[in-house]
Amino acid sequence: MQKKAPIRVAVTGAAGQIGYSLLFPIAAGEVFGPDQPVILQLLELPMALEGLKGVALELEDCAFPLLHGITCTSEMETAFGDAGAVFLVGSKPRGPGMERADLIKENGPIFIGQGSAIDANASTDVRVLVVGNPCNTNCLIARHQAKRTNPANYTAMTRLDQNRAAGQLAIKAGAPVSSVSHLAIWGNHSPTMYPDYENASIGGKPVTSVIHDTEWLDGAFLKTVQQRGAEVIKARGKSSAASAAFAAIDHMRDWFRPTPAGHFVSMAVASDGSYGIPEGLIYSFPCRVDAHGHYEIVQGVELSDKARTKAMASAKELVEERDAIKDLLV
Ligand code: NAX
Repeated sequence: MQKKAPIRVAVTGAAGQIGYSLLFPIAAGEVFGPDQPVILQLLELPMALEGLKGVALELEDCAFPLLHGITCTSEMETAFGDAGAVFLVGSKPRGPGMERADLIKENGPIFIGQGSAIDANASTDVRVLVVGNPCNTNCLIARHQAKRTNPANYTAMTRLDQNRAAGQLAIKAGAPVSSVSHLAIWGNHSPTMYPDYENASIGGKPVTSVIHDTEWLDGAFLKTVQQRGAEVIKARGKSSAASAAFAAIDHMRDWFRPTPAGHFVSMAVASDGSYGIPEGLIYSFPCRVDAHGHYEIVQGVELSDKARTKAMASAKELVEERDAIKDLLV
């Protein structure tokens, strides 16, 4: 059988916490498959290049058979050159006393620069996943630069929220997490996002017929999922890293293979107006990927009045974020 040509995979912020948990599984074949060689193209700020070199040394020491090369650089053109997949992880962290709106404004210019460098240098069918926060709006900004590349291929990550929600439902039901399905995250990767348990199943049965404690579902469950990031920071003294990296792996892997029939995954993608969500917002919907790697927003999911209210509240927050950076979208 003919060997596959390597895929070039760019990762920004590669010397950071998430980078450290993300690069090794990519090199081991856990994202693009056990027969797909990869070349890692790692972007960092100049001051973090020495640390990145240490990570590259460790990658070499793993002797991954699928890893056909590593480039460490602070030049965007080099990092994104011919890339077939891009993980945009690096961004400025939220500083003390900084409001979400300030963070959005601080990070906006980074994603204009990276978006235009991707558009100029990456493969035309590159698939981009934005992890760096505020990831939905950063994705909106990067996507706005897409002229040569396909704007539909710019997505943001809400898979960590989906995984967190699935984990909580499984624990409450005393069931394996693999038995939880059809669990979509709606909205922004922020505390306004909504994990729609009403359409989800455990072992093929509706969640509400397995977990009868509706007070818990509408109370502690939602709160835990929405506030999980803060809970991890409080306990660990650092933000979620390995769980975020594995969610990024899940997102990209599930975009490179067809979704099993009847299932869906949560991806934040440009709204086409489905479910009344304003067009163009990068909004998390239930999505399905076909055999050619194209995703579609799943239609016909019945949202209760309660769910719809929450889904619209998250859209409103995204409209406000978009308004805050509208001068970057000209
Ligand atoms: P770290 O601070 O550990 O690492 C970030 C790295 O990015 C640093 O090494 C820094 O030098 C680099 N960097 C900063 N600006 C850069 C630029 N312009 N070009 C290239 N590299 C740059 O953060 P980490 O814990 O890895 O988190 C990274 C991002 O993920 C943050 O924005 C964080 O908020 C976000 N997260 C997103 C999640 C999601 O579900 N979407 C969850 C986890 C995480 O909070």
